Amino acid sequence: MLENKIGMIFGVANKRSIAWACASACAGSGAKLAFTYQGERLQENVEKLAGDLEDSLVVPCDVTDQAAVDAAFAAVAEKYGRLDFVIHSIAFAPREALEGEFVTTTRDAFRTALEISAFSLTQIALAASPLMKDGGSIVTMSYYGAEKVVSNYNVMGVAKAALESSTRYLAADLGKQNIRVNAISAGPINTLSARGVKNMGTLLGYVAEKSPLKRNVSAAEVGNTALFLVSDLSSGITGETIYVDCGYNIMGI
Ligand code: 0WD
Repeated sequence: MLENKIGMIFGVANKRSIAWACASACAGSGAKLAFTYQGERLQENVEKLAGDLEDSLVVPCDVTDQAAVDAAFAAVAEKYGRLDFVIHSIAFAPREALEGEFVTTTRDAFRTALEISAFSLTQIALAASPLMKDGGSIVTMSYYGAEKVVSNYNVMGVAKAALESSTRYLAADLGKQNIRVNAISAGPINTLSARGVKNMGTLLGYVAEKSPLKRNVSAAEVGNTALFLVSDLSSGITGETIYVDCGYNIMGI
């Protein structure tokens, strides 16, 4: 499905990362992939995972460093000459902001969370679009806490609301270049980042009990939806937030 397509994946920390599930699905469908890693602590993990894929590229990229973002896209341009899709699967908020009351969020925590978790999508879309010469697809990861209050999710919920809104504005701007931008709102999954949210275990249990499918979603299921969104099968879809959450979001009382 993705033969001859080049993708760039942001946000692999380890094999449990949602970004890795997306990468596996896309590579399995024939895509060639470039991976970015955030810092030296993650370099070895990402190089090891990417090493099993044919013709991949691994480059450093902390999104708070514009020069690093530019260098990552320059490396992709040099190796492949173009880009067909991007998977943006990164988020960060200081741990102390992910517990207790939202009202105590500091200016610094707010700025950091919004910069890394929301602004980075716009930053990456701007850098990616010149390389998407035949159109393209950009996919980001959101969560239900964007629209409903989820205990302890706090400033990350506000960041995800900004991310989902950014998805719509970017879709409107980039549509004329045939670049589509969509978000996946994934149900909770036990990854490294998720463990930063207090009482994640309780949340997983609650969602499994209340969701129509009576279970939690897997990273592989999110990966398969990302594959659909970067493929031509979704050619008429842009600016959307698609829930991949075993139906949890539809439930009322
Ligand atoms: O329940 C979950 N796990 C859900 C996650 C439910 C719904 C959405 N999501 C979202 C997250 O908010 C995030 O946007 O999915 C995305 C991926 O999250 P993940 O796969 O759960 O978490 P993880 O494997 O930790 O990957 C996130 C990575 C970082 O990992 P760590 O754990 O080291 O913070 O985001 C990257 C980093 O690799 N990251 C950055 N990348 C570039 N520059 C930066 C940065 N400044 N900060 C974090």
